[in-house]
Amino acid sequence: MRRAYSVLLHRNLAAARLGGATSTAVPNRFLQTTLYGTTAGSSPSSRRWFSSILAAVVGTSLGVGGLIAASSASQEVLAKERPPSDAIPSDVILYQYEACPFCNKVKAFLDYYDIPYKVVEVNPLSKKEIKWSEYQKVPIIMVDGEQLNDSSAIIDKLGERILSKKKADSTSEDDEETKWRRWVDSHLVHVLSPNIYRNTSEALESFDYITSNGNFNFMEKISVKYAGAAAMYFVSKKLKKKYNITDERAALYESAETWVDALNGREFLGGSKPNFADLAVFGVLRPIRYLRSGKDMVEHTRIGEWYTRMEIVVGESSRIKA
Ligand SMILES: N[C@@H](CCC(=O)N[C@@H](CS)C(=O)NCC(=O)O)C(=O)O
Repeated sequence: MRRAYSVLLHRNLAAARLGGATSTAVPNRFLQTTLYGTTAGSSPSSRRWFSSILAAVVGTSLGVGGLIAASSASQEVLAKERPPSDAIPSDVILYQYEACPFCNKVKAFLDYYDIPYKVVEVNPLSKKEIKWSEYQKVPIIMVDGEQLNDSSAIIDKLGERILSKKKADSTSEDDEETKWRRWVDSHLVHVLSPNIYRNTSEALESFDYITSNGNFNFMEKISVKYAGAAAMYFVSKKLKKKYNITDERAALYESAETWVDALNGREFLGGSKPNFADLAVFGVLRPIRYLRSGKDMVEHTRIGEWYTRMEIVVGESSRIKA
């Protein structure tokens, strides 16, 4: 049952596919594209239907005896948090590279809070889609005409807007949630690139995803796949040195275990519901989850159960067609 459940999740959630994790400029632009398939254009009602199906699957995986209790619990726990409709911005446009970990943090946030958003995929070589902006990194988000830059600032600003004032006020500089959000940016993202470009076959696997989903023209697709994989293979060796990583898989497993330890038996860091730190960890891991490195991580660490809960609770993407 457990296996069938994970196969179903794998198929239906169409989760992730790739990530890169540094802000090292030029070769890194190669890695800044694509990956996981979102279901652009799905309606809120189909999303609710989808969540109910998942809740039912969770219920059955817990056994018939616990079904009633489990299904009411799962409806309460394993569901998106929908803000009041008047708090939801009416027009959200995300400028992104599909595989960028910082962009994926923002998407996990938007998906979990069910905020519809359009995506403009930026060509990492020309960046012509963000020529109008002084700030030249992604993510950039336009919220009802207002430009917001930087993943954490975007999440803070949107969080203040959609959650009650009380929650926004209650965060302090050194609370647990803030501490782990910082850990994602200062540690976790740096472990990803050395893993997904670890050897030639993993680098090609990653670039296969990048080039099939990113914003590249035909010629760029071909050259970026091979040149990018080769470049990032060498860059990732440099990154290993820079961040003092000797064994990249060991570092990835250690990060996953560190995170599970932080959960300390709780379903989510936020308790019965994910908080912004859960969403940040999930966001940066989602693109690598079904690459070799992500599969190894789930196989060799205890992170799988939390990750699966996050997949369920975040549910389908709220991305809509641009
Ligand atoms: N602190 C920023 C970092 C953003 C960042 O470094 N983004 C990378 C993509 S992963 C980028 O745009 N790099 C510049 C480039 O590609 O030229 C955030 O959290 O949003």
